[in-house]
Amino acid sequence: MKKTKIILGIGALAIASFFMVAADHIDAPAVASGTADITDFYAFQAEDPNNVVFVANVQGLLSPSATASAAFDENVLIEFNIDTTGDNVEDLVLQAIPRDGRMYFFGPTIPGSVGVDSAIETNATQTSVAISAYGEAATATTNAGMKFFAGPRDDPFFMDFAQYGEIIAGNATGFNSPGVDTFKGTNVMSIVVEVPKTMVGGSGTINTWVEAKTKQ
Ligand SMILES: [Ca+2]
Ligand SMILES: [Ca+2]
Repeated sequence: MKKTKIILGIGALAIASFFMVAADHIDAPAVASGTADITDFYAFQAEDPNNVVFVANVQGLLSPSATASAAFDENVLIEFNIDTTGDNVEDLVLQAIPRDGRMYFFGPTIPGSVGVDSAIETNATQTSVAISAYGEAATATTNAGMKFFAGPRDDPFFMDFAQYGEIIAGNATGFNSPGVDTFKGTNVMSIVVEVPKTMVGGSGTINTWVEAKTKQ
């Protein structure tokens, strides 16, 4: 376990709240070619109503053959941000960074710095989980009441791009039921954390967003 503090700057940024899902599967070339490209961020109540789940997906549109060799980038920190005071400044962070086939998690904890730069919060609660291989059953690790997963997953996002194009072109007035999932058969690299609500705090509504930050 490396304890070195590294300063990271923003590589990509996606913002969402509990009531909004931002999808961003096709980025500008400079980002799309990188392993810091966030496709989606999800936050929802777990099957256990006492818990909340955070999911960050990166590296979208992976074909099955590309997925087999896909890997998390050891120079990219994924940071879940949680604002419990309504000022859109994070009060807690939960960080994930890979090393040697494992994903290391830190937090949730009060961050030493907010905004564009982050340092790995090595004094926070630490957990590591083996990064699941493609085609392997998902394995999760539990620690301190939390549950963790990292590895390739089928992209859960659904979008009918062809019909979307028809609507934009004025050739259709809406989507079909069922539609055609443009992302069917493609995978993402996924990081999932289930956290007790008591560890998140706040008084009912929180703001949450995820950042992918590259090592400087
Ligand atoms: Ca705040
Ligand atoms: Ca942050």
